[in-house]
Amino acid sequence: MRTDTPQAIYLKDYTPPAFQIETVDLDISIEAGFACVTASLACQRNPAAADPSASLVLNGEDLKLESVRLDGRPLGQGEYVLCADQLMIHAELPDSFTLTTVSTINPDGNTQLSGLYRSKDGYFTQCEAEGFRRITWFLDRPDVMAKYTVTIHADKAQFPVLLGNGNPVGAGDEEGGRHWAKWEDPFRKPSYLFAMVAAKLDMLEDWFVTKSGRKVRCAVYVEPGKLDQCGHAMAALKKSMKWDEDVFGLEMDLDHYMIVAVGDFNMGAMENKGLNIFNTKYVLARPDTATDIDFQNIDRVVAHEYFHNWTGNRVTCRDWFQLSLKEGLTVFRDQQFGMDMHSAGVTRIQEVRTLRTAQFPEDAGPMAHPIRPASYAEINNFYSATVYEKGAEVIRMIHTLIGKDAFRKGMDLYFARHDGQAVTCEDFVAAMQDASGLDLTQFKRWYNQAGTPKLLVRGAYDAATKRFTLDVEQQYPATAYEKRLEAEGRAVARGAYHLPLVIGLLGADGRELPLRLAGESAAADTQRVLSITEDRQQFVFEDLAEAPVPSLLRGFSAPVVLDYPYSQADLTHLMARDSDAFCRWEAGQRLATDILMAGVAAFQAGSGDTLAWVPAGYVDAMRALLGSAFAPGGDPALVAEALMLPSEVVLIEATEGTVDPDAIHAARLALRRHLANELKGPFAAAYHELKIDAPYSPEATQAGARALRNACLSYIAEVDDAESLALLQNQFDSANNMTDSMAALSALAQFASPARDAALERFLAKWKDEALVVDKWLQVQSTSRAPDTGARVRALLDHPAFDIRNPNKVYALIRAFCAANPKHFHAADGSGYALAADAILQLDALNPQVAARIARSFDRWRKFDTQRQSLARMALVRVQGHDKLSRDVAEIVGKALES
Ligand code: B3K
Ligand code: ZN
Repeated sequence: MRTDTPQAIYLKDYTPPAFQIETVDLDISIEAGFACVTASLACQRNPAAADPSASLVLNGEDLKLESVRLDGRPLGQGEYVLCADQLMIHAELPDSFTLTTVSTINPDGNTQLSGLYRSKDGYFTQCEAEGFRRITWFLDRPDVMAKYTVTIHADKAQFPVLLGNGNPVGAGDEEGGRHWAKWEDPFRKPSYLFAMVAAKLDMLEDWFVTKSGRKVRCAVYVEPGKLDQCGHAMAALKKSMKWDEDVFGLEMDLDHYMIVAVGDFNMGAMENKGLNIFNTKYVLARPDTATDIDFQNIDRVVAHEYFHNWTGNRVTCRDWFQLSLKEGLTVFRDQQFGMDMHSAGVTRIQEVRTLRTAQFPEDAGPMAHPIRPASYAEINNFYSATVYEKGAEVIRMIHTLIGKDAFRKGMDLYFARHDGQAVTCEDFVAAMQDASGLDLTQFKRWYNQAGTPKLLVRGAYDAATKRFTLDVEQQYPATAYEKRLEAEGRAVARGAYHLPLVIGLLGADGRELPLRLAGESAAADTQRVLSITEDRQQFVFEDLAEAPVPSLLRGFSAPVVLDYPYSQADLTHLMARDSDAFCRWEAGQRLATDILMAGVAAFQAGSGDTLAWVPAGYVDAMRALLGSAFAPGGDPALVAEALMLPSEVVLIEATEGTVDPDAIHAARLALRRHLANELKGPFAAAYHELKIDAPYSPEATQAGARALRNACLSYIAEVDDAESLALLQNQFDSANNMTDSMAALSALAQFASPARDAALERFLAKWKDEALVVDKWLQVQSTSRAPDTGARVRALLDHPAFDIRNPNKVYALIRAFCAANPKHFHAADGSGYALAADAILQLDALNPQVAARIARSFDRWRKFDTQRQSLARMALVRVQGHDKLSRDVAEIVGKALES
């Protein structure tokens, strides 16, 4: 039995590779039941290597080595050493040479979906982070950049489409009904960006002319019969190409840009040079199969992978510790794109919600790490909300601190210095510092320190001097990460962060007041960026004729928890009047959180049902909020966001001390029902008013109206009478798009009733052949609050519509249950934990990356009561005790149990 976390590797141990590989010539032949891979590597000793006489040691995994040749000469047994994951060449090596290996691999048996694998009727690859070593022996690390050619051979009838990175340079037929194609990538790249495909696929083609007149062929490849679901992805690709030229001056550098959709894929998508491979979830969409959110996600993921061409591919990472160099920056870029394409305020609110739901808990739990961790056991566990989402917040803070123009100059300088290189986060920050002239030395703490800082802000108005004083204090206690470093004797000094605090001040009439700091004479703005660098700082604003209500952390200017003692009246004022969309939404969330926490206490004391904890005026504030959507300049999409109470996951995080998931659930549901009953008339009126007669379009205005209409529907459903049921039923029956259909189904699915069962049955009968819609069917059940959910999820594991080998199905049924259904996952009898443990063990034997993601569901087990902690611990110990546990799951479970 394992008792500890697996061996870690450390950033401090980085050394340059002993060899560089100039060119890689691959020949990959897909045969029945196996594939044969011949790789010729033109190698050179690296003058920058620490040891000038080091041996060549190549990585490999699940490869059967058939032969090794050095400059054409076959190597004998004594000239190399082979073990399960390394091939060491002992033969004397000249300074430059060609090493050729022949290996066989088993893509049909590759259930990990890393390397070359089979999905339905085709072969696909996923090489990031360390999948290339599952295709051939290689120096599989991102600082080894080479030019690649690949020749693919396969049966022509079964696999008519053969694709590689770069440009097609030859193709032809072979004996026995087979064919071949050769692809050449003109750009040097790390092995993680290699890709190939051999499959039967349909293709949608279009063209994009770049600003310098280069004609790029854009192609989207999908499973036969799905061409009518590719148009949105293609449009998103062309919009992304244009946006990157307009905003960052970055142009497409290849003649072919291909996107291939595959149904079995661990992540969302992969930015392989010129040959992106995508999860079907982020390509396929038709109004009747995909929701507004799906359409938006496609825009964002297509843009994200496209933007990687510069931030990731042209300039890549020196080592995997630098992952946020490409991911944080590229998420920031796709967020900016999202704000330009959709409503900027709503986009920002959705990002903050994701951060709070996924990243804040990570930062507070056993897997806490800075955006650049100092060590890891399994790199796949660090494709995390911290590296991605907090990484993007860190880039956004640089953008806010130095301003848009200096940021653009910094990007230009970064590319001028590092195009074609594998670099570090320091290199990026240095470019931003040099371009802006702002000293970012202290700012770099964001790369080394974990945890969500808390900003304690206090305001005081002095009528006599007309001054308003803001005191700002930051707190950044050590997390599980720092405690581990300390235990290992590697503690790093922690210190105050450098962060932008964007603020405004509101007068009693809602006017924005001019902000003049003591000592300044210049005309004042109504919004300012305060540069916070100390543990404690004070800002004094002058010439204020009245006590203002401060609007703090506008646009969520830093990834912190803000603590300001707002009164309920202040919050209602900000909610209605703040000019900053995020702060308006935030005031509403904060107000709801305060009320719900009182509700939780009331439920724990047995008096929750009285609703005495709901303050007078709250219903009116929500009524006014709903009404504001219909006033001139109203924004229904934003109102839809603001009507949504903080989720149970957010409330769990907001709880100081022991979490009571039942009381949280009860309080939130009671408040929803109260609002539904009190505002029955306004919700019904808004629902009817927002009916859309125009043909479906996923664009922001129509989607915003639909979002508000469906938010009203979900409240109407809480009334739970014949009238509301009829309304749900009617929407479910008559919807002409998936957004409306899912809104009705998801409302119906909250109640264990014959209406629910009938709707679910009809939905599955209609959509059983659309895999992505079946995923929605699974998820709507796994996230239901209905009392029979735990049992239903267990039963669904054996349903023919579920397939444990397909990551999307696992995410829809199991991960959604564990991560988005706290009431049932944290069931007091431990049944949710047992279900997760069973799934983790079953998955680990098939796909450790996916198993490890489910294992993350236990991150917050220490926040619950002793009974739940014992049950969670038993589930974790059961997983840890398994004798063939993967490194992926062992790292997660080990850290959870250590916490
Ligand atoms: N770079 C890929 C992620 C690869 C995940 C490897 N486990 C997708 C993306 O961030 O664009
Ligand atoms: Zn990415």
